[in-house]
Amino acid sequence: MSIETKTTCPYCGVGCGVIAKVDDTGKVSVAGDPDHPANFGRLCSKGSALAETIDLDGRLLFPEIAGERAEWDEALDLVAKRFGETVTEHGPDSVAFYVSGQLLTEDYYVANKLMKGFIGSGNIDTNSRLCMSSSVAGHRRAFGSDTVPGTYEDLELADLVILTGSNLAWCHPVLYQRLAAAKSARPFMKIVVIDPRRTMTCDIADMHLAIRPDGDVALFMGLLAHLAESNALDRAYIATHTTGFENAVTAAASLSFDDVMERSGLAAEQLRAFFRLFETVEKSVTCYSQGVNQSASGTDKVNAIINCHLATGRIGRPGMGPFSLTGQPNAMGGREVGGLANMLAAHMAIEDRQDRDRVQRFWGSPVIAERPGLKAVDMFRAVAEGRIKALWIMATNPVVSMPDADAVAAAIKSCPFVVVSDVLRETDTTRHADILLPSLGWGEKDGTVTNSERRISRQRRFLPAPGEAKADWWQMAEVGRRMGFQGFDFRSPADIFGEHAALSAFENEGSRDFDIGAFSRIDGDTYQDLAPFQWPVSREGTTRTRFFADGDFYHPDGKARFMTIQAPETSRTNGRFGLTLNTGRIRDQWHTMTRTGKSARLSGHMAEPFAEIHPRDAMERGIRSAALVEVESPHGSVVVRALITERQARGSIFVPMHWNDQFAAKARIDALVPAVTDPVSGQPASKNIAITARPFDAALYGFAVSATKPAAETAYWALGRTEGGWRIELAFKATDRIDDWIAWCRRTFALPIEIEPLGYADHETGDLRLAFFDGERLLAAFFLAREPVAVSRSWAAAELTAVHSDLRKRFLIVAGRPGADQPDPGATVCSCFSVGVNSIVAAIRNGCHSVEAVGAATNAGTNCGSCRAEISGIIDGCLAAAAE
Ligand SMILES: Nc1nc2c(c(=O)[nH]1)N[C@H]1C(S)=C(S)[C@@H](COP(=O)(O)OP(=O)(O)OC[C@H]3O[C@@H](n4cnc5c(=O)[nH]c(N)nc54)[C@H](O)[C@@H]3O)O[C@H]1N2
Ligand SMILES: Nc1nc2c(c(=O)[nH]1)N[C@H]1C(S)=C(S)[C@@H](COP(=O)(O)OP(=O)(O)OC[C@H]3O[C@@H](n4cnc5c(=O)[nH]c(N)nc54)[C@H](O)[C@@H]3O)O[C@H]1N2
Ligand code: SF4
Ligand SMILES: [Mo]
Repeated sequence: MSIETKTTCPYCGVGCGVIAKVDDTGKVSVAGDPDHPANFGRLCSKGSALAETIDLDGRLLFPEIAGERAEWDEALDLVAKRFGETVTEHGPDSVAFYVSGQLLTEDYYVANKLMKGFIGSGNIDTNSRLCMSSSVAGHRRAFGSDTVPGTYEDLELADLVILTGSNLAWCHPVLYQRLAAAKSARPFMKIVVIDPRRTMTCDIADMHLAIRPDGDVALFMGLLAHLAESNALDRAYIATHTTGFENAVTAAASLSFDDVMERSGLAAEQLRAFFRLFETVEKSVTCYSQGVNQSASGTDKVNAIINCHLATGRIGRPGMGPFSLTGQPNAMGGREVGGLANMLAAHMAIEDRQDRDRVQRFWGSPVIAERPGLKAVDMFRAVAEGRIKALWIMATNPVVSMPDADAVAAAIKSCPFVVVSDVLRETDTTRHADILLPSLGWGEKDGTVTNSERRISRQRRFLPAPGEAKADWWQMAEVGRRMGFQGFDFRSPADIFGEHAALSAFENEGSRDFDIGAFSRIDGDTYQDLAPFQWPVSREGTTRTRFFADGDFYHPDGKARFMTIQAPETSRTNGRFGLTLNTGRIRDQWHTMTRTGKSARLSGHMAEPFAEIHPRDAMERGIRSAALVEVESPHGSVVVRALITERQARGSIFVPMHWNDQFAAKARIDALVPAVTDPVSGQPASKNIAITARPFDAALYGFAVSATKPAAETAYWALGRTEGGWRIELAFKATDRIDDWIAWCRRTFALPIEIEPLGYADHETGDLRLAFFDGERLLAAFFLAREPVAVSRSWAAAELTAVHSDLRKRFLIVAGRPGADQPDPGATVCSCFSVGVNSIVAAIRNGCHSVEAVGAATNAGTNCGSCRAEISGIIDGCLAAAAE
């Protein structure tokens, strides 16, 4: 017998429904929820691997004060005392909370209430500042509210879907699959991808515009001017429902076609084809994500896009509208509770006296923040300068994810009092905490999240609380109570949700978009059973699927505003010899890897930090394939593997944001990112950074697999999980001078002294291989060479779980190659069935020339489908090679 619980995926903003099953032995498995309207049963590779990431390895299970285990009472009293004293002595703005779009709405609500209504400061900001704040600012400028007008279904109903600054295939995979399915059902549907890189998302695109970094404002201004010239405007909509059109279109028209070409880096024919497509296809949706938001012109990019939709009246109707794709599972929920420093609860404005008064009356609070607090980048500056003296970080890892990350680490270190609530004991941020509070993680906690299409779903508990871990909302409420405040006597998440819903309806009467008044008096049972629903649902039961088809915007005059914008200058590269650094995500890792890094399957897809670089750029710099490269900015540097590829545009390299000090020697890419922000939203520009790149001077390269977690201290190392333990990539500098490699292995892989290795050394080539066996089990295998080690990683990793009864075969490991009976599967492409690239190539050579045929032969791509774009790319590559 197994128990099934319906819950929601804790990763991306698609917000897929998950059914978690716990069997008699306590084993957990997950499946997509066929009834959930976001995914209808689908899950991507990360969602499918959720059960592999919930073990208690590395979990923070007890509160700690200064590194020592403490009682909850003691820890909470201390937090309340220090925050209280700091406020008394230095005023409310001397303390701050830095929270996260991965909190549940209930956690977020309590944190915001405590800071803005009781401590009385606006100093609560969130990692959503790094993620969605340009979209929020763009929405508020245009609509007078932070409203996402459309729904996922619009992507399926559209005849033209534009994806700009979004790698949908990897970052919103289930939505991508819905789009891909819609396109195969309606082949006339057109998809345009606007991205400097040729990403996997381009697999379903009819047009890929490899835009110059930050060329988006110019591109969409060019589009607006074109729409005006070609009479494609909806004059009636503009006249009735908007203001500011003339100024906006005059500014757009002042940019000549040549300017647009220059600044977007696109050819005249490409521009014309794109403009004509938008002009002629009415049902069009423009989706955007971090390539738009994370920019010094991020808010202008958002408004340049919205301008084009307003000008054509293509908003809030089926298959039409601008669509901001939210990143985190609860980025939207955080916005609803006012978790950003410049917002107030329930979509009210902190700048508005009446709104402040209303929220204060509702809360019955002694004070209310009078002005916006510090936005993330300014907040950590204030910490560094000693203006903020007590900081509580919850569900985010800023030492990895904030720009100028080394300065952020130093700021946190220097802060007199730092509390970190996390699920893990060791992260780059927990290292610097004075107080660690253990939080409940996914599957252990209860609450709600809101996805990109305004759909609120329950995350439900199906696992017991481990150790003494407690919910984040409970931690905040306890501290509120201990600081002597009324209004924190919540007994359950349902209590909090009810209050949040009541506030959304309080003196609303249709004046605010966010209204879930229907749930104001929700009881525990109803909350437990709550089915996914889209807001708004007012107390009277009024709902709406889309916004703004008939105007009714939230500015006082009820009209939308066209924004008059200027296009920034752009260039192909940053500086004469320099390159532009672009950062972002890969398919199978989530942010700072604290959860996905636990799964061997997910870690097999891309197992090492890397820099994608165009072949010409690599050649000019003497960077060879699979060698290491050092990427540097005035702020810091990383050492990562070179991945030479024509998908990358010239002049720009791409490095993922995921790797950190727990997984690599030096790969925190945010150490290089300057703290440059969008002037309106305060969102950091994480995608267009001036850097240099050069070969890393390695004397020796190494690779190892080990049953225990290796503890390397070399110039370069990168760790990854495998089925039976760990894999590690290594490089040594000439100055490392290691004479006794056996002793080095014993230290690094924690090997018992009595175990003698099998070994092979070639003095000519410098190759060295050592394998350590304990009976029939391989404990560690180490490969060293002067060139990047050419051993099959997946084969070596598999040897950790194999039984090595045949003594002669053990020598195959030292030989560094699979036996004839064990073909090398190659790097993982399909995480669900662990199918490697070599197995897929073999199937293609055997005549499987479609993704379906490869799936039938190998299972690859037949579960979650996240790798189908990659399989299709491999097929194209093989067929092209065969044709040559
Ligand atoms: N696998 C995975 N999925 C995730 C996450 C994860 O960590 N891993 N995180 C989630 C979160 S929080 C977020 S915010 C989303 C982010 O989702 P996305 O925004 O789709 O992801 P990114 O890789 O950050 O960036 C998207 C693309 O923007 C492009 N880009 C860079 N500069 C420009 C530019 O100037 N103009 C244009 N048009 N494009 C540009 C980049 O090349 C990149 O391909 O993903 C969510 N989903
Ligand atoms: N260069 C560059 N930098 C970026 C980006 C980029 O594209 N490029 N993207 C930015 C974006 S969009 C985002 S969203 C951020 C993400 O960056 P972060 O928020 O820093 O990344 P996460 O790894 O998701 O951090 C979540 C932390 O919360 C912990 N945690 C997990 N569940 C819980 C819980 O239930 N309670 C508590 N208390 N803790 C929990 C995890 O262990 C982890 O330490 O990074 C930003 N930084
Ligand atoms: S697309 Fe994947 S990561 Fe995003 S919510 Fe769905 S299963 Fe989770
Ligand atoms: Mo994000």
